[in-house]
Amino acid sequence: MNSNQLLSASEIELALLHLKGWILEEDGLALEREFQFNDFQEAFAFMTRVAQVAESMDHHPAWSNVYSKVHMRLYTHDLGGVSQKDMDLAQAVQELL
Ligand code: H2B
Repeated sequence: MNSNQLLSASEIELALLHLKGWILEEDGLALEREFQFNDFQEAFAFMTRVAQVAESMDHHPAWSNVYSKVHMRLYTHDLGGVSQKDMDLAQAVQELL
């Protein structure tokens, strides 16, 4: 799969079968997932690990944190939707959990 182009809806649905908890937003333009931790420390430690992976992949999440919850959205702003890079980052995030 070419990482410089958007994935089709069916390619996204197929890839999400292997990515627990991630959903495609209604407009089809981003993946999202909420992560629940025990407290702020755990949530922020997770964010720190994700930040390092994201930087090494040169692909970064849109996210927010409220106490023990982290909400993450993945999309490729350079292309205006979901690409293989988002799937790769979602997979890498999954491996950090
Ligand atoms: N992250 C995300 N999520 N989407 C992008 O299109 C993107 C990125 N582009 N991180 C990268 C950085 C780009 O701006 C740099 C110049 O490589």
